Amino acid sequence: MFKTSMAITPEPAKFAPLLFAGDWERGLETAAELGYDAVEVSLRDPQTEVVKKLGQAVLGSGLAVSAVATGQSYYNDGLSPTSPDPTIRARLLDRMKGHVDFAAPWGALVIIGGVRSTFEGEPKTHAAQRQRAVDAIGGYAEYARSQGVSLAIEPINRYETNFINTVEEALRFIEEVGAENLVVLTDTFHMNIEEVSIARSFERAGEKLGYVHFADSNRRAAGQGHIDFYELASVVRKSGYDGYICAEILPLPDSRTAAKLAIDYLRSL
Ligand SMILES: [Mn+2]
Repeated sequence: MFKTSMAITPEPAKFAPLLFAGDWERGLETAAELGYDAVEVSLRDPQTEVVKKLGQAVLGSGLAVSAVATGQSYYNDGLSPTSPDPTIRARLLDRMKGHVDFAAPWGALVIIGGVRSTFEGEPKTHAAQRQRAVDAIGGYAEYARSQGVSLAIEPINRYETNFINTVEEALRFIEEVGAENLVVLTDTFHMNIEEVSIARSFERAGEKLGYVHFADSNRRAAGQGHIDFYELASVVRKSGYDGYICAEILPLPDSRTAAKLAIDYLRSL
């Protein structure tokens, strides 16, 4: 049996594949009722009251936090590690430290996905943007290590970013940053668009595989599209991965039904 998690957020988000957006109390209740082991929480500003309340409520719920997703800092607030503006990079570093502090009690991961943003402007300026991100994420990793937390680099499909689309690119980036506590997050929705073979890419991640998002080809719950999750489950088992499988999925037809479909299917794997 895989450890299971589902992705929720305490604020209505611009980023869509989250359950119970803005209604985290019901999200926690439902996750516990359906028998999930954990929730993944997508947070905007970790210093806000709502995040403190959420942390307290999770502690009382019997659930764990599997990971903290951080993309809202870019999607909602424009904070990015590639920014040429040192003030923006400093604000993001503060947020990342807050995310790490939130994650630490559960040994949860902090996800570096959408927050990477996307390289903008002339292609000749992209190397400098990338270098700023390497330095910034190296800084997050150093703080995270002091708190016993790892950061998960998530490849995202080309329609959302041009900065790390594949597992191979994530591994190269991790090597470039050179921090021990960087791992790869494989998300099957993105992989279905970008990878030659989803299964071979899970194998390629190897011992750097640190976290898994299962969403189907249409970003609904696993089992609602055409990805072969039975093959992937077998590859993940063989790899020795013992972390969470998280349903980061569209709330379709509604959040509760999506959460139920996802856990029933995960249990069948
Ligand atoms: Mn994902």
